[in-house]
Amino acid sequence: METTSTPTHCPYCALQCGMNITPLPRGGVEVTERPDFPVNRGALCGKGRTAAQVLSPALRLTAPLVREGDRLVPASWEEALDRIAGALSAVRACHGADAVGVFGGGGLTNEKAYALGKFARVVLGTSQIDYNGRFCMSSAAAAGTRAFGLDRGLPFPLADIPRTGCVILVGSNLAETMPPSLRFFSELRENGGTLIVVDPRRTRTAEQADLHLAPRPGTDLALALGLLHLVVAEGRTDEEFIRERTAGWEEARAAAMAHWPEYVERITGVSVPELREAVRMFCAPESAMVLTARGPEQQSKGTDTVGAWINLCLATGRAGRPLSGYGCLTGQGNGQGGREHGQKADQLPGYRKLDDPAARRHVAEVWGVDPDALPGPGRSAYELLDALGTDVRALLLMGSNPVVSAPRAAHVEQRLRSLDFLAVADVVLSETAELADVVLPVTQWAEETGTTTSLEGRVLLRRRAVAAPPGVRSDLHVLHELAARLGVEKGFPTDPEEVFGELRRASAGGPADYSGITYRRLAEENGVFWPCPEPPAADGSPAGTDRGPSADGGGATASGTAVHPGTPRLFLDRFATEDGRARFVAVAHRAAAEEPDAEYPLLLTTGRVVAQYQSGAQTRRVAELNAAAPGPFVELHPRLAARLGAAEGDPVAVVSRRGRAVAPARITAAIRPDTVFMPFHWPGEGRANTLTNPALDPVSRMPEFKTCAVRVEVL
Ligand SMILES: Nc1nc2c(c(=O)[nH]1)N[C@H]1C(S)=C(S)[C@@H](COP(=O)(O)OP(=O)(O)OC[C@H]3O[C@@H](n4cnc5c(=O)[nH]c(N)nc54)[C@H](O)[C@@H]3O)O[C@H]1N2
Ligand SMILES: Nc1nc2c(c(=O)[nH]1)N[C@H]1C(S)=C(S)[C@@H](COP(=O)(O)OP(=O)(O)OC[C@H]3O[C@@H](n4cnc5c(=O)[nH]c(N)nc54)[C@H](O)[C@@H]3O)O[C@H]1N2
Ligand code: SF4
Ligand SMILES: [Mo]
Repeated sequence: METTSTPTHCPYCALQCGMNITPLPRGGVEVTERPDFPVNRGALCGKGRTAAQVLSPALRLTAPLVREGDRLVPASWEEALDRIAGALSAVRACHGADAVGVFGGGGLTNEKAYALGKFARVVLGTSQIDYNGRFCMSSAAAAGTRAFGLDRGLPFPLADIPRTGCVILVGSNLAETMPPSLRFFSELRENGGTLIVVDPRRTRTAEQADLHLAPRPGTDLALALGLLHLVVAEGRTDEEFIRERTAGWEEARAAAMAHWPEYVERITGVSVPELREAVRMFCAPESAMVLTARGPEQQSKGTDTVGAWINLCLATGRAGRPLSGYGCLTGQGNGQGGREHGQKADQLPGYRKLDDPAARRHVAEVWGVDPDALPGPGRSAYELLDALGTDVRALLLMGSNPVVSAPRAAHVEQRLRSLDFLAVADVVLSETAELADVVLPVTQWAEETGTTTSLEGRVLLRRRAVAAPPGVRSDLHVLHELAARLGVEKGFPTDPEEVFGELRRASAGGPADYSGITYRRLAEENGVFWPCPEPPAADGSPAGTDRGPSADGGGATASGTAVHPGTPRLFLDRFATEDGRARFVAVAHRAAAEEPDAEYPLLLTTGRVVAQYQSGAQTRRVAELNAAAPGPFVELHPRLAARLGAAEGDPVAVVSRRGRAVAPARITAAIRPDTVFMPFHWPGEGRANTLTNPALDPVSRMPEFKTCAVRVEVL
């Protein structure tokens, strides 16, 4: 089929780097530079450069598999789909609709995430749906919604970063997790701006910083409160901004004043002079930003922690103004869009709330169902996984590999094994797919069209560039076929543009309004920032209704009205709360769910390396990436290693209350002596998530991936 090159986007992280895909005459494809996409301007990391290798039939699933005893054997699509539909119906008949669960992923396109959420609510009638984004940016999303009335990861484009005065990067290692974005921060420093990095490790990102603060893991809340205390004490608040554009300052101020710098130094290990220097750097220029990533967010107090960093922005007038603000660096390819269109337990498309009667009416009308028939909010991701085999007896999983990536993974693995029935749709035989009763092989990014929403809130078009191998079908096809087998013949089209047309209508009027976005516009404009409502038609018909899935996009809608330009920058005039004011939150330091003691005297924190992606299901299959990052390791400070008697490369066991993981020691002065670090990309005996603590944040239900108590034993 296609022989020319097609502009598209990387399948992996939320930067969604632009790339060109060219099929080669003798088979296979080539990834080449696409300089016209402003976020990466042609640059790609090693994962993006090698992503197309996973398209090869040799590395992936090409036929459905069904379980025969303890083996998975190839089967026809008919048989595989019949088995799934039969099992889901049987479980539902026996145990009720909520006995069937659905687990999605932030890597799924908007169309897939939308269809999956609709499938759960309309076809299965279950409330038991959630997704891996809960493990990702849910704390920042909750805090952003609480403070600003709206959660969009970055309220400004990345291109604003070089022009601000100072950026505090809290718990982001973007030199490894989003390498092409590092350029924006180097340009910031070339322009005279400053960079502060907050990370318990001296990462490649921290090495770029003017100031590196290395707090004890799990103490970012205290750190932010200490900085706010100093801002007040040094008279650096912006009283006019606080008066005109915020609410709740008095309570938040009082809470911060209880966090004296010396007290904060004792909790965090960051010295008072360092705190003072950070405040000076943040407050001196006209504009500044705070960006958080998983470090401060993946904590059992992640929502309050992000809230405290937002307080710092609000108190200094560094929000809702040009070149200033708080942002969250969302992680997965469609981490942003994946949380907006209804695969989250409590949400409906357009970032609507499932428990809001008006939202239910709107979406039910688009779906052609009775609002009262829509189930209510379900459980969060870990709670859902924890309930498998008890009241949730069958699971349909699409786009996640929780055997490797969920907290307390040995327990989650055992819960998955205890299910009556597990169906997994994946591109490869992941560790979770290995446990399934039926595995469906699906098409990949370059073989299908769909939209993603990047960490900037920019909706992008990923285009089909190559033909899929025979035997694989799209996730949309899977949902269409299963719906039909479960008695719903209409409403699950397989054409992504048709699904997007319905998503536009379902999102119209919601916080994440996509109704003015068309595939045509996305192709022509290099993406469109939401919200992008469709202006009301001249004939008075409301936005987003019945003007077809691809209403004319090149400058005007079908009815002749001007198009909405999209919204690159949010909150400049008002915040998205009812009264337009941002909300301070009064928060106080609290301990992690698990603090070190005599038996488990160290802190474990976890994260990523540049050459592997997430559970590694895709990247562990690429030779070049495996050569760069062949397996797990345990980072130990030289003083700790000496005390333990561990030498570089020695196998060490890391033991927590959940279990034990073994990996070679990597000795480095870049980590605090009271902390050890493991990347989480591998299964088996080096699986970091065997150790992690599923203690949940009370608001976001985020597990505490970033800190738990461990001991280290040299083997
Ligand atoms: N190479 C690669 N890139 C990726 C991914 C990948 O798997 N591999 N995944 C993508 C996804 S989904 C995501 S969410 C992003 C994540 O991107 P990041 O958030 O940058 O990644 P992490 O390595 O999880 O965590 C960042 C840093 O937090 C630090 N940290 C640990 N504990 C704490 C703490 O208590 N406080 C603070 N302040 N910092 C702490 C760690 O030392 C680490 O350097 O990356 C995306 N990009
Ligand atoms: N200890 C620790 N654990 C963590 C984290 C941490 O920092 N520390 N980070 C957490 C975070 S931020 C995240 S985002 C999660 C991610 O962890 P996971 O949810 O496991 O994410 P992936 O490994 O990306 O899994 C995606 C799976 O879906 C498949 N897939 C890819 N595209 C498609 C598609 O279009 N359709 C279908 N059906 N399948 C597809 C892939 O092959 C892969 O098997 O891990 C979390 N776990
Ligand atoms: S930085 Fe992210 S989007 Fe860009 S090439 Fe690497 S993995 Fe892909
Ligand atoms: Mo993530």
